[in-house]
Amino acid sequence: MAQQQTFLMVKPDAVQRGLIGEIVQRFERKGFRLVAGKLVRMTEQQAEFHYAEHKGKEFFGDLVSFITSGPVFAMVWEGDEIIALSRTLIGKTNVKEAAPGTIRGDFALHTNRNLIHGSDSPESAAREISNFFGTEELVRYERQIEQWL
Ligand code: RTP
Ligand code: MG
Repeated sequence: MAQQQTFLMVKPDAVQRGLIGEIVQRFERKGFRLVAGKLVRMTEQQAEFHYAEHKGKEFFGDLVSFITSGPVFAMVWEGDEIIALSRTLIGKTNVKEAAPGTIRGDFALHTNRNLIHGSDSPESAAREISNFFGTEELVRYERQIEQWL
């Protein structure tokens, strides 16, 4: 399997609801490795870069307002096939389709307040990571449990 990095971000609604720990715990228990994390208030420019693929869509303005409305907890995680697997743990974008057991399925009521972001491809992950972290902030180490995964 291929080791990958992804960018995961606890959105302002989840920070306000006290869900940082719950969300981080799900990725830790799955067996992924946290390599960087920080609480930040995104600038408008940073938000527009993060959601560049949605520029021009009718929900873009609301999305940028929402994501800059309070602090987010930005993280880089590493693991085998983490880009696809983390999106499975996150659940579908549309909360009506998000299965129980997923983060959105368990905690989100509205699609525009869906608690967490996860990169959708290696290219998006690289762009999104560079929007928040310098390479010197990514910590390299191994977890002893990895031989059991
Ligand atoms: P995200 O990027 O935030 O992790 O979410 P995602 O990949 O599951 O969904 P994406 O298609 O990238 O959309 C980004 C965010 O925009 C809002 N959205 N609203 N009204 C709509 O049809 C609509 N579609 C998307 C959602 O809040 C979604 O998380
Ligand atoms: Mg997306």
